[in-house]
Amino acid sequence: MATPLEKWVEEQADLTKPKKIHWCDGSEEEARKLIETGIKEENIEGTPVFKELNQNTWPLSYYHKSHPTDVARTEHLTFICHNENDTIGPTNNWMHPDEAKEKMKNLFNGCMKGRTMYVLPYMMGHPDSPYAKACVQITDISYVAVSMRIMTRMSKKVIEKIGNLNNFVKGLHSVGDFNPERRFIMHFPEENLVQSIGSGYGGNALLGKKCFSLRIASWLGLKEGWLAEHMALIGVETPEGKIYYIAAAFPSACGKTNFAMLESTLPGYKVWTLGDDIVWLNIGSDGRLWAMNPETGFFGVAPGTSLKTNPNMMKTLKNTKFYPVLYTNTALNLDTNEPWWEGLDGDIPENLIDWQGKKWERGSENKAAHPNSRFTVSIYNCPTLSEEYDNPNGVPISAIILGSKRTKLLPLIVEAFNWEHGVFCGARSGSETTAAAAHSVGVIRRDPMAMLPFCGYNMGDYFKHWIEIGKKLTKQPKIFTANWFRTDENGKFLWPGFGDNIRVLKWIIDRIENKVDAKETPIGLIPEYNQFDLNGINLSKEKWEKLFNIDKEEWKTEVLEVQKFFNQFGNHLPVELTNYLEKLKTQL
Ligand code: OXD
Ligand code: MN
Repeated sequence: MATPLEKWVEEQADLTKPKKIHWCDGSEEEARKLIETGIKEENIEGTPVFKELNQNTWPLSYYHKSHPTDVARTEHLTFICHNENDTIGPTNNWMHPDEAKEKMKNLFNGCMKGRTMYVLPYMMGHPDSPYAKACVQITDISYVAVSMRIMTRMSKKVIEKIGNLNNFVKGLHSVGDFNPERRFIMHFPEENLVQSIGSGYGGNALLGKKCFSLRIASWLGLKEGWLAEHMALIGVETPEGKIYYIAAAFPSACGKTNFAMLESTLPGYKVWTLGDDIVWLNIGSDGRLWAMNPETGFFGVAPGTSLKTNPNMMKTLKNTKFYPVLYTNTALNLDTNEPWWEGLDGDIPENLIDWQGKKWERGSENKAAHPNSRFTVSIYNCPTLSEEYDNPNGVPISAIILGSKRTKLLPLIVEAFNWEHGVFCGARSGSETTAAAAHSVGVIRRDPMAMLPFCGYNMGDYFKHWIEIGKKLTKQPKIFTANWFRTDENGKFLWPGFGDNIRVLKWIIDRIENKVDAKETPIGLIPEYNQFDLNGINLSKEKWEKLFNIDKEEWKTEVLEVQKFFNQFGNHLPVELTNYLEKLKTQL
């Protein structure tokens, strides 16, 4: 008798009508074959799915070009399909599950004709972890099959694990005809199901990532008592050899990946990498918060990545441990057959084609690499990978950092008064959508805990859930807000960032170890100038004051904006947040 998994695959095949079905086993041998297939297979407008890159200088590396309309997540085409509109809240797009299913059925009908259907069995999380989830994704493009091998633990053992159960996470994906008019990413949280059509882009197509491990998982977390978060995960080793584990939320494109691989500029301190994008947080039997990264790879933004900004990532990309490394929508150096992007080390090559395959003229206004061009590479290639990465129990968390990108207003680092206040700080956080020019005010998008595009239910209830989790912890991690991006009156960054962010991490650890005091302000606790390690950098007291200034007028405007944002959630908003906002108002 067919298992529920076999039955489900058969049903999807009946609907999408592929030429053949290939069950993937996740082996390297298979990945090599898939790449070979992709090199011969036409993708769009005569380009193959994969192109081999210079194997001497970029070993195991292959290039993929997307459809020009398909280069980023498409939030307006992303829907959460709960029965009730109220369940998803004001920050998500809603469609009734019946309507969404009907719409998708029509779009999927026959969409794989003449194509191969790949069935990908994979785990999110270590297979031995009680928190891991068994999943299966169907796709019709080798690029997604190979990417999922890098990003997840793909193995035929998952099929055995699923056995006769029907509770596995289901993902149906097809690139369709890449037409944005027929592109939808539908989430059915009640059924552990994602359906995605019309896009081959990471966040839309690698369904284990944002779709399952954040949107659906956040909903599972609400029902089961845990949190799925948009966070990097690191271990910070002190000169005494103690390691503290820290989870840090930053909105997309705020340097989360660089942070995850930070090269310390302080002697004796070292950062160990566990993840750069997603963290699942569970309450351990010891009452502490335990974290794990359910993914096994990095899907990172290429532009700006260099030996200067992220030497460990450059080493990761060139490491030959795990096959293969993918580059998507970067520029290409025609003379050397190497990938290239703005910010990469060395001179700009003479003979470049841009991400759309056109000759790139030096000095052109257009970027050669798409600003959201990406690399996909295994975490096992990372030279700073933590020894605890594969621990099925995860790691115990000592601190949570909630980051924002604000050129004004927000100090470098602020410690929340307590867990609930930390939730308030995360809930009110927002980031500038564009890098603001000198003196101009950036457009602020509220992005609580960096989860705005990824929370699979009403964010008012999400804040409540955070507060509830805090109540269940007998040892709560400290919560901090961080902002590397504050500028002076000339628009110059006040803080050096990158490797010097270790100084902030050191202060956090000093606070955990009760080694330093902090100054109380209306927005939280900030460091004292003389108790913060500035050895080796030139940061005057005057600059420090600007970095930590709390401008009451700016904060008064902020409070009004936050109030407006909070109001949308009506009675879903926990009273604790209203109280903290009122308190802040009075103190200002
Ligand atoms: C990502 C994102 O791709 O956050 O990680 O957009
Ligand atoms: Mn992300």
